[in-house]
Amino acid sequence: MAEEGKKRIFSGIAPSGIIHIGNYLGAIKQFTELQLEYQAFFCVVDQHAITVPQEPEKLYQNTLSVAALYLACGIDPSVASIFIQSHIPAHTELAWILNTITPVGELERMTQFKDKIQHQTKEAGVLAGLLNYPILMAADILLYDAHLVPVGEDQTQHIELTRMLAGRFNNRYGETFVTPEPLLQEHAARIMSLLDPTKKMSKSAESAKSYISLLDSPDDIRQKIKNAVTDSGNEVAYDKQKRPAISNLITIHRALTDAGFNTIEEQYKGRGYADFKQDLAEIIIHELTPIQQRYREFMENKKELEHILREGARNASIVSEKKLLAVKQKMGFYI
Ligand code: AQP
Repeated sequence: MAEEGKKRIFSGIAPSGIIHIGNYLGAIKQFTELQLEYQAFFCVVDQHAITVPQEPEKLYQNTLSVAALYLACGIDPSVASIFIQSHIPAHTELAWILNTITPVGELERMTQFKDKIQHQTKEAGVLAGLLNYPILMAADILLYDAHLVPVGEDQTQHIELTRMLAGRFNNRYGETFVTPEPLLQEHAARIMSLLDPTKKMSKSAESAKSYISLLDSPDDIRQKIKNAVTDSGNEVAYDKQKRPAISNLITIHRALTDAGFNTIEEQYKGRGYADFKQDLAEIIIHELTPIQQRYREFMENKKELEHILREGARNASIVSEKKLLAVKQKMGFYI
């Protein structure tokens, strides 16, 4: 059971695919340290995943996989609560309430919305869920009075909206919500696609070659890093503007080894991209092998996984229902 009296953190991952090293380095890696300092809630945000069409069987499998990967990456259910968003109805209930204080224009400005509507099919049109998803994310965070939200850089605009909604609600109805802050990993807040360094690495990308999934085999990892695009020249030197592709690979190396940019550049001086890529693949494999081993153990013991998720949901519902009740009372709902 998460400890009372500590400040809280909340973060979520959508089971829209298998977690990739962007999600891992940008968000999950810091969860394991934070869970010791904060009362932590880590959520599998399945209702976010369905803002783009999902195949039911895949959604089911990916939901369990994300939960098992949280554990395999080191989240400790004896100190942090891991749960599935749709198990806690307070999330959608608060989201509805927050909908009523959010102008549509604020949602239409979100860059992730603008990016994602490019991929929606003409027949389906632009789905309301995709537009409203940042409100559900605000509800996720505000229900837990989270002070900090460890996320990748792509989510900072959504956290800004969350802060605005908290402020607006507090002004209108009296102090109710904690205004949260995003917590970014200094050097890994945005890992880019292996095929196009101008795009962020993404689970739902068309080509699996653009990301390294936490469950990729060693051979796949070697192949994907070997095939990752590089810039002209052959010098392993960090320059995000002029050499975005090799800089992205150096960022991954740095995030996994904690070596400084200068140290990495020195190490590969005169050795070229191929050597660097070979080493990087082995560094990634070394990091992911124990995670994959633990992942398999959790997936083979579904009873334990289900027990952890039920306990997590129990902890989450105690906190979130109390907050929802306070919100409703302040708004004049007949309880
Ligand atoms: N490329 C990235 N670099 C660093 N951090 C990232 N995150 C996502 N992509 C990167 C962070 O991972 C957490 C979980 O993200 P999410 O699953 O909620 O959704 P997302 O940001 O939309 O991630 P994806 O992988 O791009 O999923 P799809 O393709 O489904 O949209 C968040 O903290 C996010 O910032």
